[in-house]
Amino acid sequence: MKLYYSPGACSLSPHIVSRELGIALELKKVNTKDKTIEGGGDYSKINPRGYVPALVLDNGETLTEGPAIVQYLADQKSESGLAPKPGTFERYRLQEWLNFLTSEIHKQFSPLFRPNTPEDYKPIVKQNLAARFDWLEPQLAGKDYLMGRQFTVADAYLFVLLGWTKPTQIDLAKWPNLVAFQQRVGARPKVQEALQAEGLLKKAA
Ligand SMILES: N[C@@H](CCC(=O)N[C@@H](CS)C(=O)NCC(=O)O)C(=O)O
Repeated sequence: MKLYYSPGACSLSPHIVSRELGIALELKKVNTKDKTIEGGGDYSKINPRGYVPALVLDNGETLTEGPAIVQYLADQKSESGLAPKPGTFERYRLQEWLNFLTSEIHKQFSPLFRPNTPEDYKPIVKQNLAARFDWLEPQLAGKDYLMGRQFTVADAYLFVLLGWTKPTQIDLAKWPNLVAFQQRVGARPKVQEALQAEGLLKKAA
């Protein structure tokens, strides 16, 4: 399968998930500004909406939307526990998290990355994000991961989103459980591998 990605973007979430599952994906780097694919090709033909991630399956099907892609990947190796079994209540709990992350956190960040967002709107966006982080902080109290002790695909997603606080200058120190979560997930060997593969780790001096 091929994963179309852009370094550090939300596509890092399925990338991490694939490594956690031991599913080897061919990584195809996309320039989301001009919609070109590294090595040649027009990304608009893969995803006409122009955004990453997109997963192209071996049978030629293309799956888009991060929350759908990570569940598809996890279901290829259901014994991994990265997603609870379909049809169980716990699976809906996972979907509740994925939907929260995508609509209440991910998409709130998006204006901070758009060059045409008016400067005076950015503090409002940050206030809205802070309100969500205020709610999330106690949810992680006493837990390793969003669903408890088990790492799931939702954790990979949240980890990527928290990484965006740095370039957008949001100080996470106000939310110590989120900082601890970020460090815990960031220390996972497969997460380190994915960061390395996307060129996101500083080289040792
Ligand atoms: N609804 C999509 C949103 C994906 C998305 O926002 N992708 C961003 C990177 S995180 C992107 O490619 N933006 C470039 C663009 O929209 O042109 C999903 O959840 O997969």
